Amino acid sequence: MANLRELSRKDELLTGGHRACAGCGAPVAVRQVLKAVDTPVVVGCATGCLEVTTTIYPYSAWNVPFIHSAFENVAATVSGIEAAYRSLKRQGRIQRDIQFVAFGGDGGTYDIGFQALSGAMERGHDMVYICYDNQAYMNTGIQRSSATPRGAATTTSPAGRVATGGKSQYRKDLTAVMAAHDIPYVAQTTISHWNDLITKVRKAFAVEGPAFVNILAPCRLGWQIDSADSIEICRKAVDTCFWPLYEVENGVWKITVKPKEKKPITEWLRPQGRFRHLFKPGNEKIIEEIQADVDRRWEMLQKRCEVGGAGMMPRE
Ligand SMILES: Cc1ncc(C[n+]2csc(CCOP(=O)(O)OP(=O)(O)O)c2C)c(N)n1
Repeated sequence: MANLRELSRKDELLTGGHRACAGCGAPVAVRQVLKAVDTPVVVGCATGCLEVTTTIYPYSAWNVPFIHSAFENVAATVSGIEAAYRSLKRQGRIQRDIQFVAFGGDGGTYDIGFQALSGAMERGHDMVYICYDNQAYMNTGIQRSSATPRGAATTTSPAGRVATGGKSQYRKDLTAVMAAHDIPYVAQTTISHWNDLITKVRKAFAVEGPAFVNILAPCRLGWQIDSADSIEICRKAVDTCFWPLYEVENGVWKITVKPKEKKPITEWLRPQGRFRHLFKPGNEKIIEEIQADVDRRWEMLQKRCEVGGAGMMPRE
């Protein structure tokens, strides 16, 4: 369990002065992640808003060794660094314990960097991969990604006059896909639940081998919310079970925060401008279908947790 006073005394490894929008979830997620690390850490970051806003030449907001990779291969880049470190350690040329972390947005993780991520996890590198999931390709102007939820309006899934429903597909459940890699630690969390986030990231760093943490982190522009509401909207994602907080530790599935009362999905949809069109007459059915999908996934998750992993046996 993290202690706020203790955390606030730790160095800020991502400093202020970067150019992310006020209310952007990505730097909040990164600061929380880096507060959870104790040993020296090397950071890799895929192209995307986080990288672009924190490394405006000739400045850097990162107080740690940092490498920018291409959009598609941060997992490969960091896995290479980790492999080199292991070799140098074996040769006695490095004595210190160093941690490795890769950051990518949902575009760089769910879609274009997916093969690099899957490969790094499968090869068993001792690294943590963090996806800050803002549910679209935000840096290049809000195009839909496979993380974009059904119904969201983006520039490539607009709520236009003909197709009024926004994105027609449901989001990819990448956290479950990563759990299927049978790696030591997989978790899903968000920035409104800092204690949950930090506890999970500590576990992710503590395990030997690969770990993946998916963090819901709003983009106030893409989601069309007020900057001041970023944290609150994440809470709504958890309370409606749109974004359940859970972990898969050595094959055992566990819900870490169970909402006292499951709220209707409209509480998550209504405050966001990207879903505004869903509340127009004629689109009621889309909201009903989104609710049914959330219910189905929540049921499935609870069942997985009951049996400890949908038939998967925990590791010894
Ligand atoms: C191979 C390749 N295709 C496209 C781009 C252009 N590009 C740069 S960032 C970006 C979107 C990044 O989206 P995401 O990973 O979700 O991060 P976000 O900007 O939302 O934080 C795109 C399409 C690129 N740099 N490289």
